[in-house]
Amino acid sequence: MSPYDTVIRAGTIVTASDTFDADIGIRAGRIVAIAEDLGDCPDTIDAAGLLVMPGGIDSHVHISQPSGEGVVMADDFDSATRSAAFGGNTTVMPFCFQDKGQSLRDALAWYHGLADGNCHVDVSFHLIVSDPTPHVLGQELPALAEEGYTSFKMFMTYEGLKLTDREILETMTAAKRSGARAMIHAENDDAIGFLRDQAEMAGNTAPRFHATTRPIPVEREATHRAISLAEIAGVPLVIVHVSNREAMEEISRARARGLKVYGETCPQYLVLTAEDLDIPEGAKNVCSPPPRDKASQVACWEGIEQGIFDLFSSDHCPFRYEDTSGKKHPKGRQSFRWIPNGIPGVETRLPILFSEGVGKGRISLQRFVSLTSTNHARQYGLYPRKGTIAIGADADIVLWDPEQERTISQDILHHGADYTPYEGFKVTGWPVLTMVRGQTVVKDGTLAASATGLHVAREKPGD
Ligand code: DUC
Ligand code: ZN
Ligand code: ZN
Repeated sequence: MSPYDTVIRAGTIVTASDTFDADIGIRAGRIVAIAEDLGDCPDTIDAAGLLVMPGGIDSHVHISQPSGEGVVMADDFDSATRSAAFGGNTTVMPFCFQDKGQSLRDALAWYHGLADGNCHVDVSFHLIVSDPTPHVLGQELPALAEEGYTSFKMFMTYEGLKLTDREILETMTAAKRSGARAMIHAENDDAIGFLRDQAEMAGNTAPRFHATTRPIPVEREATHRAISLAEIAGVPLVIVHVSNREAMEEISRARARGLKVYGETCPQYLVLTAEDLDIPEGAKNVCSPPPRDKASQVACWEGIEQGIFDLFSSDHCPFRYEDTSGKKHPKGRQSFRWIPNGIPGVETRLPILFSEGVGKGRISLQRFVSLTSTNHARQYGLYPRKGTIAIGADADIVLWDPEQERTISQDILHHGADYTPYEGFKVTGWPVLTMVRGQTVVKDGTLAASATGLHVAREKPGD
């Protein structure tokens, strides 16, 4: 009798450090053996010719997040995590948004009510702190960090979300006391407001003006300021969704000074540009920060290759295009100002990076695994339970066909949005099986299990 519940046989295992051929033995949801030949097992998955990698961890997704009056996200936890699983992910990290006046605990209770029992992959919430009262910072954040909610995002822009510099300092200081990881959306809100008003007064209301009113200096200045505030507070900081070279240079300079500043970029900054907002359905590609130009794409690739970016996330933030409050008719108003900011991407993140990165010789297989899984686990306190293939780790695994050619299109995706920004994009390399804690969730393009994803409490990330 086999000592394993499942054996993944004869695949090529890829971790952040190695590539080797071996079998994987799984028992009770964990990896318990890695060896040349683990023998017969009634449940054997043949992985010959496939890559066997840690399942993707997408540490930046938005699901069911309130997004302004009447605006509803296109994904709930069922559809978002189904889409994640089909895209080769085994864990996603959505944001739990705190409304002004709301306690973090109430916000979490609401999100858990939506998520629990409805997820197809594991989830672990970041918090969004929008109301940093003394109670929130002094009581709630530290208590929640002890309970495994060990990261939170701050915004420097958006009405109702943005924090002042002083509030950011106070919130970062709470992160330091509680050992949680601080993340920040870095764009200068006053500059955006000024440029947006000017654009509208000149009658410039088309989607493309979303990009021109959030130019690179808006992001560069805020990135510099955020890093300075983190230096003053003495905390590590993750700069999320970095879109261009000048913001990257701020990160590099900070690191050269010895600061613990980490960078995240996303598929949209590698394969879209601002020109994708200047098309008849340009609203589909409105996100913040906006995609830039070809030179910025080159810069972001350099950041990926050279290690300025530790994290490659989707920033999946899906809205429907055709809805009455969707991206085409934002609340019935004409200006780009009202177009919900965000695009879907949780299912296409891995194929795009694999095809454009590994397939085109820009990054190694190991770097692919680091950028899509291992570094996320390390950054946010999930490692070594998740993010690697090792004895004792959760059997969160993706089987990947490196030769499979697909054309990305709305028809083949599983998200709740009614479009993909990557329509027609050709990729080589596609996930063929996704396993979460030993259970096959997606196989050969079919959902193979009911919603067995769980919320995962995390360790404090350290430095
Ligand atoms: N920030 C995000 O992180 N996601 C979508 C929109 C935004 O501004
Ligand atoms: Zn953001
Ligand atoms: Zn986001």
